[in-house]
Amino acid sequence: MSSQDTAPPEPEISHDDDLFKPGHRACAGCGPALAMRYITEATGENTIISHATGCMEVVSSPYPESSWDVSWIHDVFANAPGVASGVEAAYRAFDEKEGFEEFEDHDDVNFVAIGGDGATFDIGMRSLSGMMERGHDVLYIAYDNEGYMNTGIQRSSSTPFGASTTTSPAGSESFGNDTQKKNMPAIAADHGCEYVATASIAYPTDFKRKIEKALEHDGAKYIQVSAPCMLGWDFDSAETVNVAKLAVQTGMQPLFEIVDGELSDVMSLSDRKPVEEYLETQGRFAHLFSKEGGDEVIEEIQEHIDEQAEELGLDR
Ligand SMILES: Cc1ncc(C[n+]2csc(CCOP(=O)(O)OP(=O)(O)O)c2C)c(N)n1
Ligand code: SF4
Repeated sequence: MSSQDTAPPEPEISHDDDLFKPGHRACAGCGPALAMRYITEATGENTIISHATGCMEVVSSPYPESSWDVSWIHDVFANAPGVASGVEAAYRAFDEKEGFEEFEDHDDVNFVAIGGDGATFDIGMRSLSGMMERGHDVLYIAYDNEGYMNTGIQRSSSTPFGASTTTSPAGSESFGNDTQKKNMPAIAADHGCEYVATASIAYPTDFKRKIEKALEHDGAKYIQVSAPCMLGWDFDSAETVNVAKLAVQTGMQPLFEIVDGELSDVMSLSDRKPVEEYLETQGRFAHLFSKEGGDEVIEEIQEHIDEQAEELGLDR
């Protein structure tokens, strides 16, 4: 018998049906790239995505190539929510006017805007605020890698306290970023967003369920998905899902839903792990374990997370 006869059959892997296709230029082990895949799996093909500049736009659309098999618009860094609002409003108008029969009915299309935390928490905030306040039928998804990664790992207002970045470097006088992460879900809920949720790429079923649930609401929706960046957070590319999971299990990244302004569901933690177990997995926190006084900063981080856990009723 020849070795050809005994060789195992080639696995049949096809990406023909993927709406976010492989072959993009993201780093190996990129958390946000996983998020893009889960988003398109949940929204399906009748989707129009308005996408802010950032890693996920840059790696997925080097002209003339594209990883996107849905309608997809690249916006400037600041205006993905504004463009999505315009597209959504146009489809509503097409429904009411004659002569636009070739367009899908408004209700059959999912309008989605995507941005990194820099685009969302900082530079696109005005545009997002307008979209939410006017109640456009758009799902905004922030992929949260806690920094401006595409331009060289600068801090954003989502960067956690104590993380070293190129604009908040740890050194002889500094323990890294000295502000707490901005509470964007609370800001979205205060705008009257009908559905607000946090998610994690380590819990894809939960993430996709939240996207599907959000799309059932006929107004503005906001989902923030925790998506570790192996390059900016400095961990081995095989560890992405483990790091994301630890963020949830330590309470650094609580998972919850806010429906019509009320906290409606929280993924409880019966045995919440100490934040140290999460911090020690990443180079951006390495100084907290090597520098004198680092243990006090870790204690401060733990206290903040404990307060947040108490507010959310996380420990059950
Ligand atoms: C008005 C404006 N300022 C700055 C830039 C440069 N810029 C492009 S992408 C980016 C960082 C994006 O950060 P984020 O939204 O968090 O996405 P990530 O790169 O982390 O995926 C910056 C600063 C720009 N394109 N436009
Ligand atoms: S720098 Fe980070 S977010 Fe950007 S492609 Fe690499 S892993 Fe992904």
